[in-house]
Amino acid sequence: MSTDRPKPSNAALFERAQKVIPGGVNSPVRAFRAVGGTPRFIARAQGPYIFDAEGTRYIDYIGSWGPMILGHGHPAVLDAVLKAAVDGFSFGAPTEREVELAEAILELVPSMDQVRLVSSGTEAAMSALRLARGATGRSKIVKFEGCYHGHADALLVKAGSGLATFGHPTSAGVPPEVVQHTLVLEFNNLEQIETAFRLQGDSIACVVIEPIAGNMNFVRASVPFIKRLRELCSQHGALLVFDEVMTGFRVALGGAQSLYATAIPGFEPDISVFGKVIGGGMPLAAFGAKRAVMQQLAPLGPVYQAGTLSGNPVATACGLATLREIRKPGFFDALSASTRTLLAGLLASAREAGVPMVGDCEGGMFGFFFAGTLPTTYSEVMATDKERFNRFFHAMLARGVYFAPAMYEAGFVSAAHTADDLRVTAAAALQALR
Ligand code: HOZ
Repeated sequence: MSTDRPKPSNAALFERAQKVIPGGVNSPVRAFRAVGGTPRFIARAQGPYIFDAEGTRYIDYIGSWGPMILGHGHPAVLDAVLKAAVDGFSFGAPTEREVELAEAILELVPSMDQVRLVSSGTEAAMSALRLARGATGRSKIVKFEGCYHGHADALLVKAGSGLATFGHPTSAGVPPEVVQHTLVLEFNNLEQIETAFRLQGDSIACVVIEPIAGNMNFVRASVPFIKRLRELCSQHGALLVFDEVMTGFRVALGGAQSLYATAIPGFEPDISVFGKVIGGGMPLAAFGAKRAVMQQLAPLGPVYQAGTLSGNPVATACGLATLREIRKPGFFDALSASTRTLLAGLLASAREAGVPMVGDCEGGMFGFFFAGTLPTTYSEVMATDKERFNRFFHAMLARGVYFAPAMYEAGFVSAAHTADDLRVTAAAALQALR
């Protein structure tokens, strides 16, 4: 007699979930509202694949929205996590492993002298903002339309991704007084940033940017734009904050800042924010800067920031093991080649099917749009063909390929994706678009 439970369907789980969890999900985009239909409830994952509750296998191009750069269940990472778990889940006290992880991160990101570990990208961005305000003694912050920096109140204005999906560019529950110091400018718009600094340069604490925005699909900040941001911040005593939660250790070993540094000699942001890959799938994020800025933080300075789970021993084990793998020679070359192959395959399929599609990628991160030219701003992203994306998403899902369920999201390739996975994806795209 079999003791196996019958497999619940995704639809039954979704119905059950909606009774006890708002919208049936713990993070809005997962609800498939943008694309319609039933979210897949994931039962397990291995390598480049995820398996839903019904046992269906999908090639996974979400990778938990970025962290799973090695694919799921990488043996070295799994081993590190299991060993750490045996030694204890959480101590609320310092550990050697936190120091080791901080050292590993700093070695790869020379713009920072010190780093503080936290538990989520939201927490890291929120803390970076407080640090920037505390360090400069100023209140105003500049962010860009379509960039998402987590859901801290002051940053939840025209924040792309999840908010765009639901048609509320700015969240309810954020009082106007809380965002009165947040200036929202157009991404890649030099004129607007010049004007903002001319008029308010003395009160701007920081400019925060996703250098390659992954929350309006995949849109790069141009090199002249980043160069000018750097100059303006330096001239006016404001801090430049690079939100590399998505791009950090993902587009290159040194993050997006290392790419801009090759085009802009000497380029460095003042504060950097990381998440996702540094936790390897566990809740872990970080923010860091030069020593003088970081020493404003408690217990050394007046800017308070704390967390019971910060530097958690299991999460740091996972992050360290992940960083060890991605530092191996040739890792990023191979990952970048896979991502380029994937994108080239998608674009070739679209061309063959006579469907306008454009795309871009860097390292293990990519994006594609149903449009004739690559968008450079949020409004251009919004003008791309959403209905076509939604149809494509479902047609690919039906063929076992799992892209993010909204056109505002970047996609992610892992080191576990095989040449065959990429070929199968391109072939599915051709069928889906015909
Ligand atoms: N922050 C993600 C959207 N860009 C969603 C994360 C999730 O649902 O897990």
